[in-house]
Amino acid sequence: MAEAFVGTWNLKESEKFDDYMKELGVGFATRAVGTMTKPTTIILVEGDKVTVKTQSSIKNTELNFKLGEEFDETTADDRKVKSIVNIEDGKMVHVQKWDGKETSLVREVNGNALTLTLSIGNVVCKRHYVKAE
Ligand code: DKA
Repeated sequence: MAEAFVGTWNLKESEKFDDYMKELGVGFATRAVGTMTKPTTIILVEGDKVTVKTQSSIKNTELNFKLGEEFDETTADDRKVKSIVNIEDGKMVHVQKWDGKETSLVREVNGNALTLTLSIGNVVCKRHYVKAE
């Protein structure tokens, strides 16, 4: 259930985020800031409606969507993508498609820890978030 993802989550550790951003086509300057930034993600759920707010020094973004329904998204690195989010095996699976490319953002909660796995092609990045008190 999506309720498991509700909360305020702070980034603690990140692996291969620069590789992931390179594969997305993010430029050097944005990547340099991106690797330094520790975002806070706030997730709210009301029935099948989900809000994901991400606050960072690069950009604040807010997504409002219904599970299983495609929506338009402008990403923090300014890609215009078609997105869809589903709950699969207890994971929040977000798929973005643009220009014939595809990436997935998979969130998994375990107690007070949220792992975000970002994949594109052969590149896999793990971002470890911890729930705020
Ligand atoms: C996160 O929420 C990362 C989400 C993916 C961001 C894509 C590229 C950002 C470039 C600054 O932890």
